[in-house]
Formats: sequence, C-alpha cells, structure tokens
Amino acid sequence: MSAPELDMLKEELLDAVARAPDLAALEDVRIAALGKKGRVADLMLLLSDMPPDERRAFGQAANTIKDAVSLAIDAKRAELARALTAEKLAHERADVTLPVREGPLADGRIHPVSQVTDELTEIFADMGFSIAEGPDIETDFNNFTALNIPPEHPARQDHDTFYFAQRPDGERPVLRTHTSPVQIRTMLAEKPPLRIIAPGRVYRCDSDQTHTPMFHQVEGLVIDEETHLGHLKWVLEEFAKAFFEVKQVKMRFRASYFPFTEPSMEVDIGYAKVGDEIRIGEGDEWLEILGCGMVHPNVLKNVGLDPERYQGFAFGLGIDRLAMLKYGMPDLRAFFAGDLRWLKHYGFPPLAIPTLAAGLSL
Ligand code: 2NM
Repeated sequence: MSAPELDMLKEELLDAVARAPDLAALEDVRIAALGKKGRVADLMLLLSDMPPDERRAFGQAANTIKDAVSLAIDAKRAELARALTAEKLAHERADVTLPVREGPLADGRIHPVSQVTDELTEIFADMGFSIAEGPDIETDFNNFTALNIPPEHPARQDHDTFYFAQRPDGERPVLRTHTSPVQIRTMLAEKPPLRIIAPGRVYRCDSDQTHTPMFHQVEGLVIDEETHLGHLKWVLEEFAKAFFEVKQVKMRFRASYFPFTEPSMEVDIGYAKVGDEIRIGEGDEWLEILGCGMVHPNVLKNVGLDPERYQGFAFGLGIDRLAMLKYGMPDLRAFFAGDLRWLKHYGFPPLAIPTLAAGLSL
C-alpha cells in the first residue's frame, strides 16, 4: 500500500468520525476502524509480508493513522456528549414559578373518631385530667365484678358481651364492653386524688342502623376526699360548652340506673332544629349525650378504697354518636366501612390539631 493510499485511508476514517451523528454511530465507526478486525488491524496484517526496511516506515505510518483516528474519536465523543446534555437541558425545563406540588400531608385525612377523641382529650386535659389506657381483652373481674356487677347480675346480659373460651384456670376473658375496667385498673394501681379519662374501643354483640359491634367511648373518673355532685355538674357543663363551642348550654339531669354509680343520671342537652342544622344551646328539644353518677361504695370497696373517706364521680359517653352530632354525619356504619371517598369528605387535615386556644374545629 502506497503512501497516498495510506493518506486516503486516514482521510476516509477521519471523515467517518466527523460524520457520525450520535454516540452509537461513533462506536460503530470506532469498531470498524480500530477494532480487532478493523481497518487499522488489516494494515498490521500486511506487515508480515514486507521486507524489513519497508516494514518500519509502514508500521509508523499505520500507527500515525491509528493515533489520529483515536484522537478524533475522543474529541468527537466529547462533542456529541456535550450536544446531548445541551439538548436535554433545553427540553427538560423546570418552570420554577409553578406552585409547589402538594405532598402526602395534603392528601391524608384524620378519621372523625380520632379527631373527636383528640378534641375530648384536649378539653379534659385542660381541666387537669390525665389519659389512662388499658387492654381491649379484659378479665371478668375488671369488666364486671369490680364494677358491682356480680355473676348472674342482669347487666351482664344487657351488655351483649363477646366472651372468649374459658381457660384451664377458670378465667373467661371478655372483649371489654365499656372502658370502665381502665378506671378499675387505675384505682387499683394509684392512690387518690385521681382525675382520669379513658378513651378507647369497646365491644358489644349488637349490629343494626345505630349500633356497630365495635364503638368508641370516653369515660371519666374523679376520686378525692370531698368530691360531690356539684363538681360532676360543673365538669360536664364545661365539657359540653367546650365541645359544642358555644357560650351557654342547657342541661337536664334525669335519674337513671347503673350498677356502678349511686345516684346515677342520664344527661340531656337542649337544642333547636333550624332546617337541617342542630343548634346546641338554643330551643327546647332534648338530646341524651351521656351517663354519669357518684361512684358506688361497693366499687370503691372492690378496689380497696374506704368509702367513708373517699368519694368520686364517673361519666361515660359515646364518641361515635358525639362525632355524628357535631359534624352532621348521618350514617354510623360508614364510620367503619373504610371508604376513602367518605374519609376525604368527612375527614380532617392531619395538621388541624384541635386546641382550645386555636378553636377545636377550626
Ligand atoms: C357510665 C355512666 C356512669 C363509670 C363508672 C366507673 C367506675 F369505674 F368508676 F366505677 N367508670 N365509669 C360510669 C358511670 C360510666 O357510662 C355511661
């Protein structure tokens, strides 16, 4: 191969490098020129048939072509990569003036039961109550016997209890039918004065339009040495005003019966119906919202407290019903159906945490 032919080969290869439109095409050119079976390798094969004096000059010429093409490929590769980046930058533009995309906090919702539980907790915490908790599966003693509901007492049937199978030691656990066993646990574990509320899930074998087998309760308990009905009425009145966010409430205490309190009362609040809306604190209709009473001396004795020295009051209310009332939700069963459309409609934004200072439901 003559010197002009070598020059032509060099020009041809450099030209192919220059015309490669993208990185993939450039790689094909590289393999065709510098690869194991490429054009430069072909030149090297010719070397073996040459006389030694030609061989040296030819070898040098072939190496010069190889170096020139190699340099040209590197330069071209850098140029194509720069062009690619420039094109990406031109198309993948970000408009920084667009509003920030909403994060998961904007999508999530707090269930009305959780929201109302937080509202109740805030109200009673402000009055100096602590939050007490206990297990959903309870002993017969904590759920019934200690509460002055002995075996064969008719209230055990009233409660529609979910019983577990009897254990070898004779104990027959239950799903708690109220949160009162939490008050029993607290009275057994701590010394008066006591001021607690116990919010949580409770279970009764009952299911229709207005009952679900699991629902939510808050019960409150105050035990001290000079506690009386006046304290109970004040606490409940302050609670009702704070919860319904009104300046005045009308309350009616009706005599009732619970095994664990004496006297026992049911409490109604006055309301007016204006169109579809319920206005608490106005009008002359009555709505039952809770049960309460002075803790029965037998209950105090059952937890080792001397009824001659200590008295107290207790109350219980249904969270789900209260939530329906305050936030106008007509169907209790929708609470536990897990329908995201319902939650989107009735749920609360996660950071709208209820505080008395900011307003509970703002
Ligand atoms: C209610 C109504 C009245 C109550 C009583 C007790 C305890 F443990 F102190 F005896 N806890 N809760 C009580 C009293 C609950 O719910 C309607």
